Amino acid sequence: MTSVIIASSLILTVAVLVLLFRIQTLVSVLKGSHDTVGTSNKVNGALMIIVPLALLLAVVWYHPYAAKEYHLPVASMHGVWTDNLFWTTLGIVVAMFLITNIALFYCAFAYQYDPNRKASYYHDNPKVEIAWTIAPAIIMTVLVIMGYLVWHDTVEAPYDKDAEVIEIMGKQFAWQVRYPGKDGALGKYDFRLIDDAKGNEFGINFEDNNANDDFLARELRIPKGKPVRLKIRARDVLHSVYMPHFRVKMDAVPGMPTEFVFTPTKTTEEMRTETGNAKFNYELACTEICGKGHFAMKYIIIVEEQEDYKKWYASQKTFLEEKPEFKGKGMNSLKKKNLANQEKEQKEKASKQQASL
Ligand SMILES: [Cu+2]
Repeated sequence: MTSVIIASSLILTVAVLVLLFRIQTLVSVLKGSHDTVGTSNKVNGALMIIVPLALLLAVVWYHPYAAKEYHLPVASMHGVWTDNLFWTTLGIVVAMFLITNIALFYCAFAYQYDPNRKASYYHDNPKVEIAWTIAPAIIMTVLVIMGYLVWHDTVEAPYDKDAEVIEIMGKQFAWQVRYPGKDGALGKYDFRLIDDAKGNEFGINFEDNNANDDFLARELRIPKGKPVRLKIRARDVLHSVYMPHFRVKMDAVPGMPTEFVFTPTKTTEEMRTETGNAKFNYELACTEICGKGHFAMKYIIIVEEQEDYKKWYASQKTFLEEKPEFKGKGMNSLKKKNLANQEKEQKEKASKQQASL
């Protein structure tokens, strides 16, 4: 309440001062003693230096606090490259911003109205024009090439020959993860085989032998120092795989599988020491507003040393060990079942027709 009173009294004081100033100006105009430039010229000139300087100091003062809050530590190989690219670009942009704005405000101050000074006529200068066209062009070209190189190494990644393949599927409203098992190859899937009631949420086709040792996991476990190829898909609407510490973000699109290759560089334990937070966990969050249960699409990621990861991997039960009733079931058995159902329906129809005759 007091803050409201203080704020409104401040506003009122400013309004009264503005009104008094207006009245004084009007009176001087009526008297014929009004000076069109007056002291406001000098005041505005000084403000051109004071205001930007104050704002600049405020930014410098605030930045370390803001930085702590918003700059997440990085835990992937390409994350370091993209961060470097980001900071380089930001550095250049900030430098340009400072140079141009200092020049702008300084000129407004230095060349304020002076009755003893006359503006000179200056048409153009081709040399200066060429210089300020070429300089930004060179800077832009360097930035674009740097960006392209990072994009190439990250997205068209050539280093993924021995990558760990893991499938991640978004659905309303959870993430699910499938590992290819010992053979390293994920089994085929088909959306028509999805059967939530019986437990085949991925729609895995068990007629494909590669699916025999596939297993599901409760969390996304990945090894440190090895490329991970995330095969991303969505079952219903758009979701988005966002793993901020690894600088990974890729949409999960229904009907259009996407993928991302990245190499984690710090285990969960190492990150706990680095952040000083014993409860730290890497997190995957959906960044697509995918429905009213969107908030539930958080998933824990565990990064381990390669030996620990291998041990965990070997100890997992395959999907078929958990649900042996799915063995050998796939598209062909589904088609047969559908055909049998059709025949049954036709027979029933025919017998009904006969009965009605
Ligand atoms: Cu989602």
